[in-house]
Amino acid sequence: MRAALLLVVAVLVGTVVSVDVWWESAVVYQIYPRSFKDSNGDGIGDLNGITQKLAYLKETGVDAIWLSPIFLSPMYDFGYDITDYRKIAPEYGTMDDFDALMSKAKQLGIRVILDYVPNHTSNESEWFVKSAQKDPNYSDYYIWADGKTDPEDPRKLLPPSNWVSVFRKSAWEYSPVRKQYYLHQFVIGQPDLNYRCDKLREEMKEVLRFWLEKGVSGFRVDAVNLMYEVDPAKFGEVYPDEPVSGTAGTTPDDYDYLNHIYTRDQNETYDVIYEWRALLDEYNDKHNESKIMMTEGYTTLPNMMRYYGNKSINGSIPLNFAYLEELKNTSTARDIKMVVDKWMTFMPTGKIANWVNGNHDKSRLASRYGINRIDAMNMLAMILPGVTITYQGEEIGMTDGYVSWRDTKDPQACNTDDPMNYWRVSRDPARTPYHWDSTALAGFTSGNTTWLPVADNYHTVNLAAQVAAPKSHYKFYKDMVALKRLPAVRAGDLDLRALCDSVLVITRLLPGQSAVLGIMNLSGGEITVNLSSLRLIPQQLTVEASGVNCSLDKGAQVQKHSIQMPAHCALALKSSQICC
Ligand SMILES: *[C@@H]1O[C@H](CO)[C@@H](O)[C@H](O)[C@H]1NC(C)=O
Ligand SMILES: *[C@@H]1O[C@H](CO)[C@@H](O)[C@H](O)[C@H]1NC(C)=O
Ligand SMILES: *[C@@H]1O[C@H](CO)[C@@H](O)[C@H](O)[C@H]1NC(C)=O
Ligand SMILES: *[C@@H]1O[C@H](CO)[C@@H](O)[C@H](O)[C@H]1NC(C)=O
Ligand SMILES: *[C@@H]1O[C@H](CO)[C@@H](O)[C@H](O)[C@H]1NC(C)=O
Ligand SMILES: *[C@@H]1O[C@H](CO)[C@@H](O)[C@H](O)[C@H]1NC(C)=O
Ligand SMILES: *[C@@H]1O[C@H](CO)[C@@H](O)[C@H](O)[C@H]1NC(C)=O
Ligand SMILES: *[C@@H]1O[C@H](CO)[C@@H](O)[C@H](O)[C@H]1NC(C)=O
Ligand SMILES: *[C@@H]1O[C@H](CO)[C@@H](O)[C@H](O)[C@H]1NC(C)=O
Ligand SMILES: *[C@@H]1O[C@H](CO)[C@@H](O)[C@H](O)[C@H]1NC(C)=O
Ligand SMILES: CC(=O)N[C@H]1CO[C@H](CO)[C@@H](O)[C@@H]1O
Ligand SMILES: CC(=O)N[C@H]1CO[C@H](CO)[C@@H](O)[C@@H]1O
Ligand SMILES: [Ca+2]
Ligand SMILES: [Ca+2]
Repeated sequence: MRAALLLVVAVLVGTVVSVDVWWESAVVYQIYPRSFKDSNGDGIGDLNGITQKLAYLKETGVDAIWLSPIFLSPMYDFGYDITDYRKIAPEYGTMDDFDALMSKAKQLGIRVILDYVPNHTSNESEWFVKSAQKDPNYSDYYIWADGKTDPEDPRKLLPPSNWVSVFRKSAWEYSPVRKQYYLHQFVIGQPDLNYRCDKLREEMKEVLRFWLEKGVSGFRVDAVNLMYEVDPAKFGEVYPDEPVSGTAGTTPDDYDYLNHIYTRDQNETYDVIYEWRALLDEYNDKHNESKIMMTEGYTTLPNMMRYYGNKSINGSIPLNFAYLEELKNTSTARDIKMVVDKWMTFMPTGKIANWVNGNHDKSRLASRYGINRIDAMNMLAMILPGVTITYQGEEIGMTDGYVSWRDTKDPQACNTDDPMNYWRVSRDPARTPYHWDSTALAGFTSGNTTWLPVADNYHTVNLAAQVAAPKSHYKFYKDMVALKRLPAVRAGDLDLRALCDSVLVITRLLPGQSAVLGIMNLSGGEITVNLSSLRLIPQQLTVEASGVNCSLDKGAQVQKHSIQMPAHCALALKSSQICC
C-alpha cells in the first residue's frame, strides 16, 4: 500500500520533472522579418521568405527563431504598432503562411518565439477607435486624461502633464473625438494601453493563449518596463509632472530632460510578468515543453533582476543589454570579465543567464566592436552559461549599411529636429536587408527595389561566400553552436580569467566531461598563451572552433602551456581527457 503510494508520487513528480525546459541553454536567432528574405519580389521580407530559409537555420543549428512583430500594423514603427494582435500584416503574408511556417519549423525541430508588444497598440486598432468613442467595453483600455487650461490663456488647452515620448516631444496627444488626451510613450500612432483596467489585462492574456494554441514556444516581450504608469488615484486622479533630470544639453522636448519616476519601472509590472509566466506554464503538459519568456526593459540592474522572480516564483529572462551598453571596441579583457561577472553576481540563484550581442535598435555587432572582434563576441555569447541571442547577420559579421536621409524610414530619425544629424539616432543602418549571396540586391529579393537599401559590402560579406570559404565568421559561429551542445557548456561551472588586458579565458567545467575553453586575444599582436595557472584543465586540448584570425585549424592538438594566438584570434578548445 505504502509502496504503491510512493510509486504514484514518484510518477507524478516524474511527469513534472520531464517537461522539456529546452531554453536553458538555447541559441535564439532574432529575425527582423522585413529584412530577412523577400519571397515575392516586392522588396519587403515576408513569412514565406522565412519559411524558405528555415533549412539554413537548421543547418546553422539554432534552437529557436524569435520573429520581430508580424502582426497587422500601419507600420509607423515597423510592426511595433499593432492594429490587431491576432492578424498577420498582409505585406508579410497570411495566417495560412504563418501556419505553414510553424509546420515547417516543427518538422525541422526549430521553435518559434513571437514578439509580444503589450505597452501599446496602433491608433488604428479597433480597441482604440472604440475607446476614443467611449464605447463602454473599451473606454478604459487606454490612458486618457483631461488637458490643463493654460494659466496665461484660458482658451488654450495644455497636455495633462509634462511627460515626454521616447521619440521626443509631448507624450500626450489630443483626441478631438473623445475631447481628451491619450498617452503615447512611443510615436503618436502608438497609444499606451491601461493595465489598471482588469478587462484589458484579461484581453491581453487571451492574446497569449491565441498564439500558444497555435504552438508557439514562447514570447519576447517588448518595452516591458513602460507598461505601467503611476496610479493617478494616488494623486487626486491626475497624472503628476515628472521632475527635471538636469541632464546637460537637453530641452523639454527631449526624453532625457525628465527623470521618469512615474512612467517607468512601476512595481505593478513585475506581478503581471509573474502572472504571464504562470499562464505559459499552463501549457507545459499540453505541449510537453516549457515556454520561454524574455523581457525587454532598459533599466537598472536591480530592476532587471526582479523580472527573474525568486525561489518561490518564476518570472521572465530579462534581456541582458550589457554587451550593448557597457562594452565597446576598446574594452579590455578585464572590462569584459567585470561585465559578465556583474550579471552572474546579481542574478538570483537557479535562474538562467542570457547574452545579447545586438538587436534591430542598435548598431550592428561588427560596426560597434569592429570586424576584428566579431568572432570573439560571438564566442563569448555562446560559451557562457544560459541563452545566446543572435540578431540576424551577426553570424556572418554584417556591418551597418549606409542609409541616406532620403531613404530613411525609422520614426526615431524622422522625428529629429536636426536632419543633419539624423544618422546619429537612426536605427535603419542595422535593419538593411540580409546578405544571402553576391547576386543583385544580395539575393534578398527577386525584384528590383528593397524597402531599405542593401549595404554595399554585400559582394564580399555574404552567407554564400562564407559557406564556400575554408574559414569564415559563419563557419566559426556554426562550430560554436555545436560546441554549445557539449555537457560542460550546457551545465558546467564557469571560470573566467583575464590573463592580462588583452587575453580573456572562459572555462566551463563539469566533472566527468571534457572541459571546454574559449580564449580570445583582443590585441593587435601575436602571443603565446600559457594556461598552467588553470590547474583543473587537462594538458592536451583539441581545437574545436578557430576564428578567422587564428592560425591553428579545427582538429589541431595543443598543449595547455603553449597556445599560439595571433592578433584578434578567438579560439575554442576541448580537453581530450575528462576533467576534474
Ligand atoms: C517530454 O519531454 C521530455 C524531455 O524531452 C521527455 O523526456 C519526455 O519523455 C516527454 N514526455 C512526453 C509525454 O512526451
Ligand atoms: C459589450 O460587450 C458585451 C459582452 O461582450 C456585449 O454584449 C455588448 O453588446 C457590448 N457593448 C457594446 C456597446 O458594444
Ligand atoms: C494615427 O496617428 C498618425 C500619426 O502618427 C496619424 O497620422 C493618423 O491619422 C492616426 N490615425 C488614426 C486612425 O487616428
Ligand atoms: C516598490 O517596491 C520596492 C521593492 O519591494 C519598494 O522598496 C518600493 O517602496 C516600492 N515603491 C513603491 C512606490 O511602492
Ligand atoms: C518572491 O516574490 C514574490 C512576488 O513578488 C513575493 O511575494 C515573495 O515574498 C518572494 N519570496 C521570497 C522568498 O523572496
Ligand atoms: C521555475 O521554472 C523551472 C524551470 O525553469 C522549474 O524547474 C521550477 O520548478 C519553477 N519554479 C517554480 C517556483 O515554479
Ligand atoms: C572604436 O570605435 C570608434 C568609434 O566608432 C573609432 O573611432 C575607433 O577607431 C575604434 N577603435 C578601434 C580600436 O577599433
Ligand atoms: C522594376 O521592376 C518593375 C516590375 O517588374 C518594372 O516595371 C520596372 O521597370 C523595373 N525598374 C527598373 C529600374 O528596372
Ligand atoms: C607556463 O607557466 C608555468 C607556471 O608559471 C611555467 O612553469 C612553465 O614553464 C610555463 N611554460 C611555458 C612554455 O612558458
Ligand atoms: C582578421 O581577419 C579579418 C577578416 O579576414 C581581416 O580583415 C583582418 O585584417 C584580420 N586582422 C588581422 C590583425 O590579421
Ligand atoms: C529592441 C526592440 O524591440 N525595441 C523596440 C522597443 O519598443 C519600441 C516601441 O514598441 C520599438 O520602437 C523598438 O524597436
Ligand atoms: C598575455 C600577453 O602576452 N599579452 C600580449 C598581447 O599582445 C599585446 C600586443 O602584442 C602585448 O602587449 C601583450 O603583452
Ligand atoms: Ca515580400
Ligand atoms: Ca505604458
